[in-house]
Amino acid sequence: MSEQDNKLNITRRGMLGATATGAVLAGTGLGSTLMTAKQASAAANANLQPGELDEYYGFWSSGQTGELRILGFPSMRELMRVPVFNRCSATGWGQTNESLKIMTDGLLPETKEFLAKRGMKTYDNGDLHHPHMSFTDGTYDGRYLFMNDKANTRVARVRCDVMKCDKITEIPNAKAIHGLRPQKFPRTGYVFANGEDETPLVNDGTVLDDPSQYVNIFTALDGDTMEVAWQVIVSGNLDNTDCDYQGKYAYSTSYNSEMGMNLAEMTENELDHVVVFNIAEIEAGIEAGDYQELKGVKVLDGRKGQNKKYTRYIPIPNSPHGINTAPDGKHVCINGKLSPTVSIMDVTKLDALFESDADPRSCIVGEPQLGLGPLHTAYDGQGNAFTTLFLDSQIVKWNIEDAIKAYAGEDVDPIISKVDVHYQPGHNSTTMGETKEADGKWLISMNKFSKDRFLNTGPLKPENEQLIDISTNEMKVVHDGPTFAEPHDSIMVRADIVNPVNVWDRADVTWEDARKQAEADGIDLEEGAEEPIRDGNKVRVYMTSQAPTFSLEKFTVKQGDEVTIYVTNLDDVDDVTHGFCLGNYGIAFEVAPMATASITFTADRPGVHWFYCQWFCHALHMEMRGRMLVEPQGA
Ligand code: CUK
Ligand code: CUA
Repeated sequence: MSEQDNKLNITRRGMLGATATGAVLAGTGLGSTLMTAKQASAAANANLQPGELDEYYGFWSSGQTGELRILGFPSMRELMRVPVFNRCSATGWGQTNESLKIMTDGLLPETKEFLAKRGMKTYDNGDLHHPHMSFTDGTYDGRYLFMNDKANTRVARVRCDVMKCDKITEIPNAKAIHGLRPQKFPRTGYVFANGEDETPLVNDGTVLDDPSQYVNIFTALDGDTMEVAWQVIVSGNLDNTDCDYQGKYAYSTSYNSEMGMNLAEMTENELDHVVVFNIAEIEAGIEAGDYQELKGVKVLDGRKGQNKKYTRYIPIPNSPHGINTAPDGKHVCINGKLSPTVSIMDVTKLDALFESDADPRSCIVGEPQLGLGPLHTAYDGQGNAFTTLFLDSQIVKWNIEDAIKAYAGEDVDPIISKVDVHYQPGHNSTTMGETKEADGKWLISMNKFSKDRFLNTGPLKPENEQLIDISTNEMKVVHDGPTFAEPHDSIMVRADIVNPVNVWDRADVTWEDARKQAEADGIDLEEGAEEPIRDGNKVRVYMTSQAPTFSLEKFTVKQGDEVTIYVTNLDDVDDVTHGFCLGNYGIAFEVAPMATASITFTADRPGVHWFYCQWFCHALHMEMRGRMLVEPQGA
């Protein structure tokens, strides 16, 4: 690209992004000077000064760690970890009655039974790949975040007002929920989630090593109730999913149209496919009773050759992976993985596919060759796309309209520029990039390998997530960000959309069980009780916390009692979180301002056991402790 081109591009960018003055100056040739100053300030913004706030929230997956992470963006400072599918030593997620309720309520009955035999209440692990926010009218609405668990076939929801998980649903019939997207229009609505692994439809052991009887399942959940709305049986497996801006279609990639059971079989076909789901037809099918009920869910048959209007299969080269709808509301990029191409699907051509049985490939309007290993595509909202090239270790910036022209035979090169990333990128995401409000400021490249980019941490190394300035055509890597295992995907949301509270509302549903139990015991959670309430061998201890004391300095129980401890934090103050940690009982949890949390355990160790606040809350935090006295059996 010539220097002249560069200047022109910079100027155009100045006009798009800027104030009226910027636009006027751009026309006079002063624009590039102005833009240089603006760029300088953009780059400076990536390194925020102490006390400065970020412009965007970043919501990060953590793969096999199983949690959601919140980052500030563009500083890439990690702000918070929200435990979801994992256990958390700090917050007691997976220990407290409140978290266990969320982690177990949505499990299938057969899973509860299976885990109980292993002495477990819920799965200990998860594999969280895809966090996405709820939408209203094509953009984020700040209500919820939804995320998948590939490991144990679950979908979770995080409330954005308190940034805590409030629902986890195990998906019946499907296996290994991977791709996940909330409906964009008119609102979420449905949360689409697809299973990656093939199994018999009824997986009870009657069918084993007979892949001809295996299927894969596409699921729509109701984002408000987190219950499964319907499922569709498909041909081939399912990988990633997305949906349109019209509320008509969802679509998923399949890399195993072969239904192969090993690498050679799975990669045999030159063409795999994208399945398109016709939401209105599926709803009509359910209305008409064209389904079988399996594990309480209405399951439609959308396999090839059913001659129904639920699905269409579009051949795509070759083992496609990511699928991403552009902010223009029209184009969808399907990333070829084993093919160096990205296939551009035009969603306005999908109606014809369902109405007239047109050639399924008629909705493909472009297929640029971009480089080796295209996995995921992000957007700037100005007609450009950014695709990760896993094998080339690059991001390629390209123009969608130019790619369409080239496909139609015009002599144009859609590729604008490439930048090296370090190394092997999987997902990338741009600021507001999966909404109609994509703003083209920043891109994050989520690289699977960091190799030599950081001080050596031994054989296990962090990933490297690189911040790239995309405000000009020359993409510029401005920051390296190491992360622990193993974020796959992220979204960047304008900070004004996300407005969490500072202090819990005492009426919150999270501790409604505790409230009911306290009422039954004639206790006010906000006051606590001076003595434990005994009910046979069940003992309930009601405590409050107010820096730097617990309302009880000691309580006595008997060895073998089933003890429940409720702690209500009465500090109605920003950031005064307390904790409750019971030494040598393996018990610890967080109690944020004005929250109640509780835990139930058997007091089977006699003796003096100190409990303490493990969240530094006051100058006398060390003194914030007390004793549990456990009388030995027979005493
Ligand atoms: S998948 Cu990880 S790099 Cu699970 Cu979103 Cu593509
Ligand atoms: Cu309360 Cu530390």
